[in-house]
Amino acid sequence: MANISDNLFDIFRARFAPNLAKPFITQQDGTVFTYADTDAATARFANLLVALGIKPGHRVAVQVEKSPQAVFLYLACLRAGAVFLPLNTAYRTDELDYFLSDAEPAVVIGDPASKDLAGLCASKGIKHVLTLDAEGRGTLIERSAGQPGTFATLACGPSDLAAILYSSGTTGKPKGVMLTHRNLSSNAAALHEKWRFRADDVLLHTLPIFHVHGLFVALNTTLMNGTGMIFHARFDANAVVADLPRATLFMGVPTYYGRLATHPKLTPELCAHMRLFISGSAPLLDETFTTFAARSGKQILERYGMTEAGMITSAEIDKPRKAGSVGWPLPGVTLRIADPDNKDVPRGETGEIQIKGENLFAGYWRKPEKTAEDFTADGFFKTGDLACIAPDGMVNIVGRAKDMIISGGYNVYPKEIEEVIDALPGVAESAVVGMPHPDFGEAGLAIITLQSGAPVLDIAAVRAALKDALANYKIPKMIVLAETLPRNTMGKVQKNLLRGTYRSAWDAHLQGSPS
Ligand code: MLC
Ligand code: AMP
Repeated sequence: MANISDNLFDIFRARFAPNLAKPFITQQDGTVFTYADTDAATARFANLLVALGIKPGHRVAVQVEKSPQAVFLYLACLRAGAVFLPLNTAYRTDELDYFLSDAEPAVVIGDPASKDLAGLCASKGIKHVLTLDAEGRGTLIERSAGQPGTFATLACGPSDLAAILYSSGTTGKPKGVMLTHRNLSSNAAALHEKWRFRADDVLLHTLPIFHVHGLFVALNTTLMNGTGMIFHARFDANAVVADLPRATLFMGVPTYYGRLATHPKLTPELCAHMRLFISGSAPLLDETFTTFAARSGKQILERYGMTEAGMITSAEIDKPRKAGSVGWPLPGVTLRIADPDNKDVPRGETGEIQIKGENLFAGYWRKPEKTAEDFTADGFFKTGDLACIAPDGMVNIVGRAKDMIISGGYNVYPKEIEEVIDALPGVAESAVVGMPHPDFGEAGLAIITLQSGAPVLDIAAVRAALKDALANYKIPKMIVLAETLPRNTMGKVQKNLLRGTYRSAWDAHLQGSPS
């Protein structure tokens, strides 16, 4: 290959340049953006960023609806050497306030309807605030329209930052996960090889593009392959079934597969030409895997990853698959299953997944002490996921050591919710636990105790306070009051006991209001 820099966009460009006329993004209404269009649009955005004074390493925070222009913005940041910082559109003002203070972006791009974001930026003295709406309109487009459609992509080294994605944790504030150009390119190349991308592949893209799955796994592998995507603004089972005949690849969280498996139009004939259905971000239940296979004639292929590492393992295309088996470490990833002393457990026993590799992040943004906590003395990253290894080397995820709920593919940290509840007047303490949910896999149940003598708490008011402070998917689906919380001898709340105690009430609640 010609002498290209480590800039991820240069690596993509080397792959797609021979076929600039090829469609990259095809929208549901038939609008097509070719690779030539992508090259020009990303150049205009990159020129605008440079004109605004963006220098390599500056953060560009983006909270916008999914659109082709949002994809171009990500690529423009790569081209300009800026650090792309995507934010979930569900984040509320308090959450955004923290991210903007912590990351200190030089430019913020938000939805024109988001008055909160504009106000927040003003209060923080962020000079450059642009807009982009779901239809691809806004000041970003207006102000870049006169910019040249060519741009010399900035050369960069492997350890230069490409993106920061925030990840909450079991303690403390969310941490900015710093990902380098090499982290992203090595991971995309590994997946591209593992999933044997072909020149005729078409990805049906329905995931959000502010998290690793829809952004890096889906987009970067497609760009590595220089092929096209059918681009849906959000997951909708009807729309997926309608467009499957034009696709060869689909990627989703288990909730997507659960919804598709019960769709009346899903048949083996409809899926006959599909090359791969790939699942990740959350545990895939055996029931979903089996029902989906029966209805579609295809076995879902699982892969496992996380924000800090991109993808870590994947099942093999030509080996048997089963639910919960996330396959083998990707090329370049070293994986071990360790005990609490960070020593390998005997083969077949359960322990924590610990990893090394080029995919591994460059640390938490301005939190070196937090970074150090998550690594072992011999340089392995501690994922907090529990697994065992089968005799054939396949990794089976069996649980999580971290107190985290995965709901519809989104991570929800109980601590974050408990802190909001505990701050409410009259509350003594609270515990949020993950309960089985037929659609989202898991969802939150909050149990609250009151200070002695405090008046009974209005559950609707608790819900309203939570909705005010937190993204909607984090809101517990059920909130109950209790006399006390069970504790072990160390004084730690026994969340397992709570799950058992409230199981029948939870099931009854779901019967009444499943969402
Ligand atoms: C929506 N709701 C959820 C939810 N999504 N509740 C719990 N968990 C979720 N994930 C709630 C809303 O709060 C709302 O409630 C109601 O459901 C309807 O909202 P909606 O937006 O209309 O729902 P829907 O469009 O059906 O969205 C569900 C979904 C979506 C599953 C399609 O959540 C989704 O696309 N999830 C994918 C997440 C993802 O990309 N994860 C990858 C992370 S990367 P109310 O009460 O407010 O009306 C990662 C690494 C890796 O983990 O390995 O990939
Ligand atoms: P995130 O922090 O959003 O990147 O989420 C990463 C977490 O999602 C991992 O640490 C796992 O707990 C979980 N996860 C990702 N893929 C899978 C999978 N295939 N099976 C089970 N859990 C998964």
